[in-house]
Amino acid sequence: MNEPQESPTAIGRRDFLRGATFASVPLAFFPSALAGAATGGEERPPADLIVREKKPENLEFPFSTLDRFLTPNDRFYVRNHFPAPELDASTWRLKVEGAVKRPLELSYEDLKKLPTRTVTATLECAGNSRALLDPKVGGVQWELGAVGNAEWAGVPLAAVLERAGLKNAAVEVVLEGADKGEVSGPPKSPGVIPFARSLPLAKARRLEVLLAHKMNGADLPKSHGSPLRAVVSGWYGMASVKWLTRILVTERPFAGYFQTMNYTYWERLRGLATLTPITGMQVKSLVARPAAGEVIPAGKSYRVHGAAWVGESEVTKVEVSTDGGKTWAEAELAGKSRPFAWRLWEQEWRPAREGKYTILSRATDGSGRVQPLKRDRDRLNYMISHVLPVEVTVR
Ligand SMILES: Nc1nc2c(c(=O)[nH]1)N[C@H]1C(S)=C(S)[C@@H](COP(=O)(O)O)O[C@H]1N2
Ligand SMILES: [Mo]
Repeated sequence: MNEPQESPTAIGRRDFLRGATFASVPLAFFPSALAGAATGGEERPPADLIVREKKPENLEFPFSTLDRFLTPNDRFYVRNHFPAPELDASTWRLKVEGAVKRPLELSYEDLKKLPTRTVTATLECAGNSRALLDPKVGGVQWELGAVGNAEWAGVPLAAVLERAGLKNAAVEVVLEGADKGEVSGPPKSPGVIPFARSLPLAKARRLEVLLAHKMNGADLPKSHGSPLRAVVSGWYGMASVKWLTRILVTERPFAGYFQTMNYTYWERLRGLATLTPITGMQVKSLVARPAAGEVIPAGKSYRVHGAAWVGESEVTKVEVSTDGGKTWAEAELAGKSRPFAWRLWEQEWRPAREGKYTILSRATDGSGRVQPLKRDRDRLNYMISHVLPVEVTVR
């Protein structure tokens, strides 16, 4: 069986230290104020997106500032493996080929003429919250904010597949982006490769899988994949390929770099570990406020709040503990449950006594799965969905 990778308290302590630093540094200090030029013009990130990497640009949403259901485009986290490609919507084409009866080449105008669907979906990077793991693991050191929720509009992938007509031998649909590079590894990529990821037909045909050209009502921003990206609602972010230029239907499972050499985990088949590409988002909740290290006044009402999400189910319950997990109370869920979108939650807290407190939140989904308290090592450096304690001081 799996050994827990760390105790909640161990993370809590590290979290407290880091939280204390970031709470005391003015926002203008963050180097993110200097970024943005790289994306050219209109998409300069606001000064408060946290820069995790400058080249390629990897930007995190400061999760403690969560204050609404839809994440504005300029506050949505950015996860790039390679430099963002320069694409011009007027000359850009989407190729659909492989095991199809009618290979297609669609222009941006062609796509916009096809029936449009809107889905509000949460994207979370499979590596979100990695910085809180102890022992440390490799990859971009995201804290809480490699996650966002947006209203995506575009053409269902199913509609395009139907136009092309799948051959009987079709097995998977590979989504390929225009961005390319050589991954230095380890392991190294086979030379220069594009970012690409596949979907089995069963998922590719579902109506929640969009080829999106709009994000929150605006044209898709460059850093989020313009002119066209996939939005694979319910799955971790890596499946939602940006800057789409090719859809390749294959006759056997695709074993590309981003679903073999990384973005995989050990699935157990009766105990036997088998390396499996990451797909659906695990049930998870995060506390936005209080942030780690926050100092809270005693005897006053405080609004503990955050968000909770899951992939192909819905969040049915969020519980909060303000005593390190000894007791739990059900939080209030905001709005209505919508498939694929996160649910904001809140809970009033009136700490009477001064001292140190550990705040936890845990979500439950529609099939009764509860957010785990312990880290599962089989997940390698991905799917960090266990309960993350937040240590605060009441004074
Ligand atoms: N072409 C391309 N698509 C991509 C990526 C990429 O590097 N290149 N990153 C993926 C990953 S790992 C995530 S988490 C999401 C992030 O989407 P966002 O940058 O719009 O937030 O895009 C996915 N799609
Ligand atoms: Mo990601």
